[in-house]
Amino acid sequence: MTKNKLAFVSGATSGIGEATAEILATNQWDLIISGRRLDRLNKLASSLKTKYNVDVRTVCFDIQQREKVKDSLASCANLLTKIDLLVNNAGLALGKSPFQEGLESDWETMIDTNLKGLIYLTKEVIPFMIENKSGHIVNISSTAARDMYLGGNVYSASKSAVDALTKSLRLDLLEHNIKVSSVAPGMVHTEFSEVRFHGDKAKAEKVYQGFKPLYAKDVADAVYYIVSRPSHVHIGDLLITCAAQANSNIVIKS
Ligand code: NDP
Ligand code: 8X3
Repeated sequence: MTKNKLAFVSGATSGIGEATAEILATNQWDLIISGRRLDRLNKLASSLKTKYNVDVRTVCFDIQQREKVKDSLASCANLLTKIDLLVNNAGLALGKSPFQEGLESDWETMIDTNLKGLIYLTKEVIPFMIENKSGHIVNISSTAARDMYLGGNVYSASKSAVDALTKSLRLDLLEHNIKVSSVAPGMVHTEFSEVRFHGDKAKAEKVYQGFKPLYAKDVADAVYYIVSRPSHVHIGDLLITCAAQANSNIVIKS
């Protein structure tokens, strides 16, 4: 039987989640990876197993659906008894209009995914960590939670709520020896903007033109740094931007 550590990474079909799964696998962590796109989950699982000889289980569900989250987690309950790490990464922005022009459906999806989905998943994983008297939860926040910017409104609010929950969980779970950390990235070149602009690739690409943004691997490296500290060390919060970005509003572009 493997003695590898085990991590659950949500939103592993793309971007930061995929890169986090990869760096964990590189370091001989076994994985449970989730997302809605089964083909991508299977492809990643197969590649990580082959390259790094680790165990990878896939669970395909929409994190907005409470019952689906519950059932999917129940389907791997045996595995979860060994869980060491939960990376709450699944999330998205939709739209960048001023609030008064925003779409209600976009708001609902952001809140249901970024906040409620994270709550649903965390609720299912925590009992196993409490039973083991150890564990680590890393929530992917955003600079959008630290400084507001035009059109950030509901996305910023959802990530600010993630920050509040991170701090709160840290208090509640302290007595169970469970670490709770947050990583707040600035602009990262992933599928994020394409999703945000409802599939408009040209508009998405413009976001990252004229400067060198972060890449998914940069954020994954930060996650790995946090989770690979000695057991007595806790990194509560890590803010990471590319060198050209000072905050949500200031980016030097050529
Ligand atoms: P991507 O769009 O590349 O990846 C998003 C991931 O989230 C995908 O794997 C997607 O999987 C998953 N996801 C989205 N909605 C759902 C859902 N309803 N159910 C299950 N999984 C879902 O973007 P990033 O990698 O950039 O984003 C990852 C996280 O990082 C997000 O929380 C984002 O807010 C945050 N972030 C991103 C920044 C950036 O500039 N890119 C900066 C700061 C934070 P699938 O579609 O298969 O379900
Ligand atoms: C993603 C970064 O600046 O697009 O969280 O909100 S930003």
